[in-house]
Amino acid sequence: MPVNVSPEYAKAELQFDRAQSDEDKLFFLEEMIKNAPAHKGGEALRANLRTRLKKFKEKIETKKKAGGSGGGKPTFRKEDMQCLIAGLPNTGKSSLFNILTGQKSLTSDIPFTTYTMNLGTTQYDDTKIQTVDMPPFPNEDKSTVNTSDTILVTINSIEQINESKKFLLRTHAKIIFIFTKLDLLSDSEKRKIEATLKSKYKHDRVIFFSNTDHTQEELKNLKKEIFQTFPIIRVYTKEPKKEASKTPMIMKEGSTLGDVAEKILKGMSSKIKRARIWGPSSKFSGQTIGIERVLKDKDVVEFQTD
Ligand SMILES: Nc1nc2c(ncn2[C@@H]2O[C@H](COP(=O)(O)OP(=O)(O)O)[C@@H](O)[C@H]2O)c(=O)[nH]1
Ligand SMILES: [Mg+2]
Repeated sequence: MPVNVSPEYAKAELQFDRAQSDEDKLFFLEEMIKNAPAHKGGEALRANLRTRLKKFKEKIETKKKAGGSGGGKPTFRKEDMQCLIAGLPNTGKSSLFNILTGQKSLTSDIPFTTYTMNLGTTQYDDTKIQTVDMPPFPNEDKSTVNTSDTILVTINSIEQINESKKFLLRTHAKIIFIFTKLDLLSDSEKRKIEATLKSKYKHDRVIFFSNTDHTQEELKNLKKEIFQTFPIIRVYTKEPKKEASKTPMIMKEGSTLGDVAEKILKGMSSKIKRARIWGPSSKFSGQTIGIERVLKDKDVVEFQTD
């Protein structure tokens, strides 16, 4: 007999149905249990959900023991700016990774060439963006996907937008779809795709790119688009009478001078005697400021601790 369920339950159920991986299914099943009707009429439903939960947990455990895909933890630490390259097999992930990082990751026509994650660095201006070539959907690493800042999702057709989204249900990352293999599209094909994007995918960010045929300017623009997804500011530090640092510190938007000091060394903010600032948030060059001062992108700060 059907029972009345809450909108939260209905939503969790819908996401459960859409989820592609056991890990995602487990997550939404737990959401369903949390939101299942508490009254007597919901008893059978709750019992049924708990049985399903138990089965999913067992299935995931068995997979982990067998050393299956997606179970292992990544062996690297997330840096200040992290960008993943994810997508369905053969969509140009590794090729794009190689171009952005200048590295050589294996590319091929054989789907699922990249089983493990490849780690590299995209250089943009004076900053470094940690860049990861992910195993293809559905074997991407869930925890990495769910915790990253930005995900570039490579696609070769419009249909792959929604197909890929099924693997990105739980991430808070900013998503940019990279429509690769632009060189293989005729002008009229591209126009048709653009028209569909405009009418049906208004809320998705899609960038066309060719991994095999692009100008340096197009590459620079792509890197800029990636860089702009990060909610960060660049702060340069200097010592009295010396030049400012060449490479900036990457801070969250809204960070204060005190946050910068703490990032350099824990406890340092309480030792600052005097601080000065140059750049966008200074009233005049070398203005004296306190540790509460909120900084802006490209500020230069100088501390004196004694
Ligand atoms: N013509 C063309 N071929 C590409 C492009 N990007 C990737 N390829 C080819 O598509 C195949 C799959 O690329 P790969 O980067 O290995 O895809 P992955 O499986 O997503 O990592 C390879 O044969 C690549 O050479 C592109 O922009 N244009
Ligand atoms: Mg690959």
